[in-house]
Amino acid sequence: MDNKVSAEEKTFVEVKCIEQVARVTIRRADALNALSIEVLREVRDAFAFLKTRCIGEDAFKDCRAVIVAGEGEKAFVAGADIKVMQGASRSELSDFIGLGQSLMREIELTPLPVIAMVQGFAFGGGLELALACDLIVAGEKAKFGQPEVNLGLIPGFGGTQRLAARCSVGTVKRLVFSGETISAEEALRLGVVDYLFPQAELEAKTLELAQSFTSKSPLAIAAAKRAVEAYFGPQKLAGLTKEVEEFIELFGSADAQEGLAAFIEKRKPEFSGK
Ligand code: CO8
Repeated sequence: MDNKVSAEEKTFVEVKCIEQVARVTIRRADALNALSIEVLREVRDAFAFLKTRCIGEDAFKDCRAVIVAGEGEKAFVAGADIKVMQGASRSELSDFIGLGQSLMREIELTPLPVIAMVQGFAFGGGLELALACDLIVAGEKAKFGQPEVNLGLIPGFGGTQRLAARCSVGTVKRLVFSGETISAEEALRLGVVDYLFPQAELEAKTLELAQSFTSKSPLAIAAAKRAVEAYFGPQKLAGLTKEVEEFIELFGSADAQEGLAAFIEKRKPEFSGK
């Protein structure tokens, strides 16, 4: 089958569906695909569009699996846009975090198997975007981390909860307390990612994986997705709410303002604990 479906042309996000596999590409390579408000909105629109392909008479006809990727080899997504955060008021920040959280939830509830294809950096909100997908595929040069602590912050798009759903609690604390960068191999060992492919084969192997789902019953995959999601239950939703509350509280601290300013000014932050 060779159906091609494109959502209306977008500035930062491209959606293409070929042979029942949709590819959602974030195109903001000059900022390492950082998640600005516009990018978040456009990825949300992309998933809303894909959801429409799962209902009605033509349900699942032209789309049965999704790959999410970043433009270029340098980054999947290097996080939420720090420049947007730096100048934001508390209410703007709340809107930003709300938008990101709702997008991640939207992906999680999409009735299609969603694969994050990671090459280069998947940091902060970028790792959180990957974690909201069903499966994470990494190229061998991929790098992962939750570096928010270096900004005086914590993950805010669900990382504390979705990492905990995949890895040991010790791994979550290791990554979130240290902000360290881990290799793709280490990420595989820790359960952060599901597949590791040689860089040169990443595209082909990811496509092969996505295509392997297109011959299965889409109803069965959607049902399995809902059932697995139910395993985490209301506890995850409560955890996501707690994460947002803690993030917004921290955002008001002098440490967070120092961390954000230091990133913009390309210097080391000095945290006072205030
Ligand atoms: N936000 C905005 N711009 C970014 C980001 C980002 N997250 N990451 C990179 N960029 C920009 C850089 O500022 C730079 O722009 P310019 O050319 O205008 O200076 C451009 O992308 C290229 O980046 P670098 O020059 O820094 O490239 P390097 O190869 O030297 O370094 C790194 C690559 C190591 C990835 C580095 O860019 C980096 O450390 N980036 C920030 C990583 C980070 O801290 N991510 C976490 C952000 S916080 C977050 O995601 C929280 C999620 C929840 C948010 C809730 C919202 C309220």
